[in-house]
Amino acid sequence: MVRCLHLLITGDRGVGKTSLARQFVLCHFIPDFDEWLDGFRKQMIIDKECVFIDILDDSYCRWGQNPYIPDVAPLFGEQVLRRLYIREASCFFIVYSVASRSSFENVATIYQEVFRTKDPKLYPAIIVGAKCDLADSDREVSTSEGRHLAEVLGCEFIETSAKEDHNVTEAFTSVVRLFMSRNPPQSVVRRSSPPRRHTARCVVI
Ligand SMILES: Nc1nc2c(ncn2[C@@H]2O[C@H](COP(=O)(O)OP(=O)(O)O)[C@@H](O)[C@H]2O)c(=O)[nH]1
Ligand SMILES: [Mg+2]
Repeated sequence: MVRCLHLLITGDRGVGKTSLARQFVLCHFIPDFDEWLDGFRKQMIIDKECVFIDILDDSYCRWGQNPYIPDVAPLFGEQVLRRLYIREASCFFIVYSVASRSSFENVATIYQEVFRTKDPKLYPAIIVGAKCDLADSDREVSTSEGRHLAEVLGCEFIETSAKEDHNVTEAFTSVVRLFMSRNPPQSVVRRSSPPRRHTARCVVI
């Protein structure tokens, strides 16, 4: 049996979301990439189970930034696209940059937006403090503040660096493992079965 699941990477613009996906899937870091890829997918073996992880990068919701659906974002707006992504996803990265206090302050709001329609007992989130390679002088958010917020929200917490490939695989593995433990294979419900909102987004192949 192979599981397929969608993982949404969300957070403020510029916090390093796409760089995390690129490092995880393509194993590289390009400081200022300018090409868009039509999605990221990676196969992993976690606890002897084979999983396909489809990464939804909410950078693609941004106005004018999605070359694949250029007319849709202006028509419906970023919020509508993001809601579609949230509905599709089974696991969530809520990312801030350790060098941006405002991105950290937005984490709780993003968390509420995600879990307004999702049950956090089924669908795990991890709070990711990105760019932890930056010097202390560039930091605006300490590790303990990040950990404390994650505790308050009831999430896992990790600091990562896509640039130095630090904790990137660990972050993805951790949230996917949580999803798998909360949704064992026998609990998988087919997508067409109601209630749709709480249907585990796994496909048994
Ligand atoms: N120092 C450092 N810079 C990073 C890291 N990840 C991303 N960046 C830089 O932050 C900027 C925004 O990254 P990007 O992945 O496009 O952010 P997104 O808008 O959240 O998708 C780019 O200039 C990246 O080179 C990291 O781990 N360390
Ligand atoms: Mg991006």
